[in-house]
Amino acid sequence: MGYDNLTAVVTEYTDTILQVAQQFKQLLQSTQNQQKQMVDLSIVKKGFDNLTAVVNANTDKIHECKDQQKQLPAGTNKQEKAIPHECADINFIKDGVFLIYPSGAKRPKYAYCVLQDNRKWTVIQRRSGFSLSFWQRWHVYREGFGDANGEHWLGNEYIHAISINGQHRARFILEKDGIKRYADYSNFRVEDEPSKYLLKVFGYSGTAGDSLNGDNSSKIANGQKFSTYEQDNDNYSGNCAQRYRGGWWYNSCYYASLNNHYGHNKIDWGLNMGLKLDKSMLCVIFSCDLCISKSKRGTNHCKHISSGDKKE
Ligand SMILES: [Ca+2]
Repeated sequence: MGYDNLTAVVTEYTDTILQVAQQFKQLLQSTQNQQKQMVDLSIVKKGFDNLTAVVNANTDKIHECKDQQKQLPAGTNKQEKAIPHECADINFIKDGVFLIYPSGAKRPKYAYCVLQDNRKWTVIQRRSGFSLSFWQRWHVYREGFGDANGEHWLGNEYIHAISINGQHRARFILEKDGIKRYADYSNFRVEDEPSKYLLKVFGYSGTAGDSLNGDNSSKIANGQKFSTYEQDNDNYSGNCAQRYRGGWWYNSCYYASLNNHYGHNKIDWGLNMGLKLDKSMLCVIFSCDLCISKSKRGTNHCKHISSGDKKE
């Protein structure tokens, strides 16, 4: 073999070695990439495992919460804003009896709810037929008596609780000889029991006369404490509640008294030329007027009455 031939062989082998080396380098690169990808996959898998653990843990919590929710008494697994404090908070399309939960009251209460003039009213008193005696003791007036479907007094504690939760409007519907009259008060509020359920009422409008106020300061109910026959909080030397057999915000004694005993002095709403009611339906109702609660309760039906609204 000559030198030239030997050089040719070496060159050939050298090229081959270089080619093999290049191939090995590429293979090594490929292997490293695959290894890197495997590492990356392991990171992804680790992350996925963590995520799965988090999801599982939260799923357990969700099931736990659902189980706890099932154990709650009926009606308590709703949001606070869904609890009706008064009729204004209830979505009803027909007048009737509903359970309300006045703020601060110890127990819920059945109340008769009325739709009128685009408002939702809570009935606090109703007298028709006069089969129910309103000659009751203090604690009976406090808790309420009668049937919400018929004659009843909602209860001073509930009237108080409702009336202080935002500004309330009162409507007294009076009827005599088939003719209805009404007295509206834009502000109606009853203080708490330690204040003897003191009445604050003003802003009159209507057709029956402002008989809870008036010119004779010794007879107006506004500003008076509630009295029953065994709790005389009136300004009379005697006992108005005993005399007229009812519980009321007697002064000395009254222009208007809607709880008088039927058959004795009946019902009086006095300023409107001696309007005396001796029969049929009497409702004292009030509704949320300017709601100040954070839950936006009753905002849809707390707008002011327009001048064109027709009274029943
Ligand atoms: Ca007295």
